[in-house]
Amino acid sequence: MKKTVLTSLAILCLFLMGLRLSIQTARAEGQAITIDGDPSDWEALGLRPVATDPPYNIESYHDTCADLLECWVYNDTSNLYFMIKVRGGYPSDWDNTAYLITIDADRNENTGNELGWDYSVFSKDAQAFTMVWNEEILDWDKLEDINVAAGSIGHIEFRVSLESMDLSEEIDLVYGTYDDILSEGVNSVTVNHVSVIPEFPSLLILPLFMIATLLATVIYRRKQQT
Ligand SMILES: [Ca+2]
Ligand SMILES: [Ca+2]
Ligand SMILES: [Ca+2]
Repeated sequence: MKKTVLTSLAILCLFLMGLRLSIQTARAEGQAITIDGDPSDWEALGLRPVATDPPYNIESYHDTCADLLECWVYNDTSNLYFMIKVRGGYPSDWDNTAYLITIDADRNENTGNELGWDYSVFSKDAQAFTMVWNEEILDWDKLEDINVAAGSIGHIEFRVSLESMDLSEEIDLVYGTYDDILSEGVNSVTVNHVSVIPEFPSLLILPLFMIATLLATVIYRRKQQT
């Protein structure tokens, strides 16, 4: 009898531990990335830039905010996040500069446009949207408006829904700045082999833990009966 009570208590403890783990994971996910131009959420997740670019490597007649410094990327179960850091006061120079992130979604240069790019993120005037390459008209189609925000020290964050794009587990990216008045690319950085495997959804942890606990109980009881 004593043994059964102890076993039940042990199972209850394990169940509560699973519940706690599930709640903690869900909380952590909820805090992931806020699109506000503040990089502290990226730093809190222990993330680092996937690429950096030297300062002052643009022509002097371009806006300082076209000088790319850092490229960041991160994804959770539902979104792909990008952040770029540019030089100079921001967003005061926003007018002339556009920001582009192009995506080779299958790492295949034979699909998408002539460079193999299948999707792109375009941002200008504090607005942003995604585009998909249309094989039939050989041009970009707008997909949807997305969240974008710029901070005071040159960070610009974007959030793209994973559902809106058909991405392989590894993608290639090009981060670029564009002078919209002179119609010319200013500064760009290529980042290959970016992994976009979705994180394990926290919602599944609790049901899986309950099933495991039930199975353990059944096996234990059967063992006791024999
Ligand atoms: Ca942020
Ligand atoms: Ca640069
Ligand atoms: Ca491609």
